[in-house]
Amino acid sequence: MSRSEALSFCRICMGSCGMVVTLDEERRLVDIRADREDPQTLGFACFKGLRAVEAHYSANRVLRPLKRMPDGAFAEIGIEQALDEIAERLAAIRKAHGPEAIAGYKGGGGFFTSSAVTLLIEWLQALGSPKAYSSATIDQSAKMVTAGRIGLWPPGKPTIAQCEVLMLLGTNPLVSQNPPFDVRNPVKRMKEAKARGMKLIVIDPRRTETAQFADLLIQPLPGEDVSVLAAILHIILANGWEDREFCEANVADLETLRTAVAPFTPAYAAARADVKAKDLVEAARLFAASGLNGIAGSSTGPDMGPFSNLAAHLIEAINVVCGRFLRAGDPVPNPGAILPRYPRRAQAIPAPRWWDHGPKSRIDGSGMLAEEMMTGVLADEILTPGEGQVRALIVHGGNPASSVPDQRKIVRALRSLDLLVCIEPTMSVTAELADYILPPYMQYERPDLPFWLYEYMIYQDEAYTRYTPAVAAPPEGAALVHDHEIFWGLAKRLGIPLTWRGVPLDMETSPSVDDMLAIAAKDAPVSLDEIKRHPRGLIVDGEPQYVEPAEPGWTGRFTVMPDDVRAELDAARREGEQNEDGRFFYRLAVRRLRETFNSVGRDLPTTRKRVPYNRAYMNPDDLAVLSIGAGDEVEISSARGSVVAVAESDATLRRRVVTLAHGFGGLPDAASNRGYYQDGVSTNLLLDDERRETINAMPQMTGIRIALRRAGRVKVSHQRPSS
Ligand SMILES: Nc1nc2c(c(=O)[nH]1)N[C@H]1C(S)=C(S)[C@@H](COP(=O)(O)OP(=O)(O)OC[C@H]3O[C@@H](n4cnc5c(=O)[nH]c(N)nc54)[C@H](O)[C@@H]3O)O[C@H]1N2
Ligand SMILES: Nc1nc2c(c(=O)[nH]1)N[C@H]1C(S)=C(S)[C@@H](COP(=O)(O)OP(=O)(O)OC[C@H]3O[C@@H](n4cnc5c(=O)[nH]c(N)nc54)[C@H](O)[C@@H]3O)O[C@H]1N2
Ligand code: SF4
Ligand SMILES: [Mo]
Repeated sequence: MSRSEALSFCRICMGSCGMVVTLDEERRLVDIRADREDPQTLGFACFKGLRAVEAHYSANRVLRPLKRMPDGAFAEIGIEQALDEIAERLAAIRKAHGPEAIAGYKGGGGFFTSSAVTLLIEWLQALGSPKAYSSATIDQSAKMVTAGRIGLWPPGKPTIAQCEVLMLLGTNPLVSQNPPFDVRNPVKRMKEAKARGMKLIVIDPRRTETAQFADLLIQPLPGEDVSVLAAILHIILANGWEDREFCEANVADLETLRTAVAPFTPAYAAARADVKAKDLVEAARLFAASGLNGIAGSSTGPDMGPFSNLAAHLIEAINVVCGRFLRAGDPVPNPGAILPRYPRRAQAIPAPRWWDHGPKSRIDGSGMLAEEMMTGVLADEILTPGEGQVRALIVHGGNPASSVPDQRKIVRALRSLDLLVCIEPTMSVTAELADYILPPYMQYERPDLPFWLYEYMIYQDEAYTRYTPAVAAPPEGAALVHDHEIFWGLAKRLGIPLTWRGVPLDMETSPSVDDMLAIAAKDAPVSLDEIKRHPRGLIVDGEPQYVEPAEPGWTGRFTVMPDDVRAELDAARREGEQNEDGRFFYRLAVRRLRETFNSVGRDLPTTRKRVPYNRAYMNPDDLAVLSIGAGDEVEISSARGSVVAVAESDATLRRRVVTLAHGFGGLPDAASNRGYYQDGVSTNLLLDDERRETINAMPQMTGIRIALRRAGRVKVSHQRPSS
């Protein structure tokens, strides 16, 4: 049999690992391996990315459009017929209830399809609905809130390769390939950074793979970042370790910050977070007073805890008071490969507070971030009757029935819709509830660019991009559709003109994927055709860019402690002073697994062998105190609900913490749910969407108070172990 090889890259996560795929004579995917010669990702590929062949031929893959019939079963339907019917139903809903009754939710699959990444938003805008939601607001949107409240510095920060010191909170980039670390082969880049002497501070309840490289590891109780961070600021300011010159020129309210963090002494934070006060002092010293330049950054740990916006704000406040930004005259290491370049003046842009303008949620008054509304409110928007009630939802590459906190509530909401359409390649728990499932081309079957939407936030040195053509043919008998063709097809039928990245699309002939990518790259320093000429990618040099000095007379300043942030800080302090509910002694923490990507991949045979269900990881001493053995079933209860999972001993976790990865579990109370040992269980049964942050309505997803007991036996103990 004649086989061929092709170069491409993985589009499951931000790593964009260079791959070599092997194809048979029918262009069927038969093998995949990391591209050792890839100049960016340097031969790295993970377990998830290497499952591509299984994923493309998975029994769980939907290969032809499906429609729910009156008896509840799915039947195949042609794509044109499906789009006709969906457009007709949308038109009727719009006529009867207005455009706001139509909403969309985008998840990871939508984010990683470069030719349609923002098209759901533009499609909804064309319809007249502001109701675009995405996984971003059940993720790290605290960073957007922070930029909106503290202000922006257009030149950006030093990249990882420039950092002499790096403080990471609640992130494990060596497994998650997530910013603020370099996402291109992070293990190798971490080794390089350590070899050149970079100091690493890790603040995480778990001794993670990343923490193995730490010079200082602090393991707080999850949910206590605010105290830890306020104490670090307290120590920096009390010792005069801030960059005074930078603060004088660029910070409006340093004294307000100083007063606000004064009560957060090292001893106070140490008691709340259960860490050593001297370690907090050492972290502050190493970061701020050792003469090293570098940044503090976080990911889901602080961004999903209680007062997550405040925690993210305090992290950025540490960067601001220490002046950890590029300065006038510095070269801009990565001016961007796809997005337009812009002037980089060394001046603070005052807090734009975007959410104050534009449409607001009728439920809680929350506004918009990056042209989206807040997913924490989505279930209520669907369930609450009245003007503006959401009745139709288009899900673009997301799995909200799995990913949104309070699973029972979001599933109830999704079931109550008049119309649920999923652009989705697998029979996910959300797809199970759909009226129509429209299966898109999967990654190696479509042309693409690496994820460029957050290009400005990627901490890598080079303005790098690449193009991949469609290398593999879809499985035999498949009738697939490109994501953008669905939005275009619906817009055409509804008679609304559609734009993409601000460019009006031809509404007579459907654009190709390449047409969409060319528009996405329209402001790049090089054309898509030029990018295509470099199969392993290219560094888009363009004109070298340098940070320009501030405009003469510029008065814009950072606001490190505005009133609303101050109010949150006071509330966080008061909350800690309230008595802890003794019933809920343990805390559930977020954590990602190597083998799965949120809910993606867990149905694949090889993955199931390794991770058949999500285990509850606990410190061995906690297991001993509770008389739970590894392999026993443990009941985990929160104020919201209760789940049972298999306990596993994990000495990398500090005591009083349990991790149970999200993305597992069938639909609650559904006949299709095969139970824990087949599907695992959803962490989101333990979370609620009632405690929401202001501005981004972010639910609390880590540091959840829980009780534990061995399941199926006499109640063991809710008591505190002696520590
Ligand atoms: N309890 C708890 N809940 C969480 C989290 C947590 O830590 N704990 N994490 C949160 C975070 S950070 C996130 S980002 C969200 C994730 O939220 P979602 O994005 O809603 O969930 P995923 O499970 O990633 O779903 C991605 C979907 O995209 C589909 N897909 C895969 N490939 C393609 C493709 O090529 N095209 C299209 N159109 N679709 C594709 C997959 O089959 C899958 O159904 O979950 C959040 N929920
Ligand atoms: N293999 C794999 N990679 C992924 C994903 C996946 O599911 N699997 N998901 C992708 C997505 S959608 C995202 S958003 C990123 C997320 O990327 P990361 O945020 O890096 O995700 P995690 O690896 O879960 O790291 C979170 C860390 O926070 C710690 N933590 C938990 N609670 C707290 C807390 O309250 N405070 C502090 N300081 N730390 C805490 C946990 O112990 C854990 O080490 O990863 C992406 N990459
Ligand atoms: S899923 Fe794995 S192989 Fe794919 S881009 Fe991410 S790290 Fe690379
Ligand atoms: Mo995420």
